[in-house]
Amino acid sequence: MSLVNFSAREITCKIVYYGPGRSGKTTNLHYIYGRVPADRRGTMVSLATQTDRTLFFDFLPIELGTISGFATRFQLYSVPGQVYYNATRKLVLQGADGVVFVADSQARQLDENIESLQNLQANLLEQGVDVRAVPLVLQYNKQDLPPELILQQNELDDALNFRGLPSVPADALSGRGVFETLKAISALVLRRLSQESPK
Ligand SMILES: Nc1nc2c(ncn2[C@@H]2O[C@H](COP(=O)(O)OP(=O)(O)O)[C@@H](O)[C@H]2O)c(=O)[nH]1
Ligand SMILES: [Mg+2]
Repeated sequence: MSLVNFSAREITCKIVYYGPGRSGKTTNLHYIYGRVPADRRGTMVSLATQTDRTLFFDFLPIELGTISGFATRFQLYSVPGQVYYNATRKLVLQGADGVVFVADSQARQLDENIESLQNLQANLLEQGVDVRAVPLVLQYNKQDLPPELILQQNELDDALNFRGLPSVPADALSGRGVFETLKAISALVLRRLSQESPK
């Protein structure tokens, strides 16, 4: 749930990076952390297991500057993708203003992507939220892998993107597509906010 503080002229929005295990959600946040100037970001909190799996979630607060006179803050979260962490995923998802779905472009991961998208829909529904009402951007990550291993953007759109949502091919390790994704989701979230706010 976005927080708008009119007296301090601040807006705080929550963006959740969702997707199957090892699709590159944490890598997105690490890249953003490394590129946002230190005075515009807080500490990145990462709770991972020894094998580098996200155990609970990652959290990264950033400032995107002033929009319509309001200092705009985004709190970026990532969920653990592994199936058995669903309770944590639900918790992190609560009150999200926008969701980035990070898909793994590898052909052999297609079922995991579909399952995770369905899980997103089910978890939102349980919270009384229709997935179609939530600002959502799809990111097709790992596009750097050999072409014979991955699906192209149009193939992934056919398989995952029935609603014609914004989709961004990416390689979060090198950073390609990472800020494009963040810009796309923040634009959707801010547009939603301006539609909802009292005139
Ligand atoms: N080749 C390639 N590997 C990636 C990319 N993004 C992430 N990875 C690797 O995939 C693994 C899982 O990434 P991670 O960000 O921890 O996934 P998460 O479970 O979604 O948070 C790590 O070994 C990353 O280095 C990418 O764009 N291309
Ligand atoms: Mg992770």
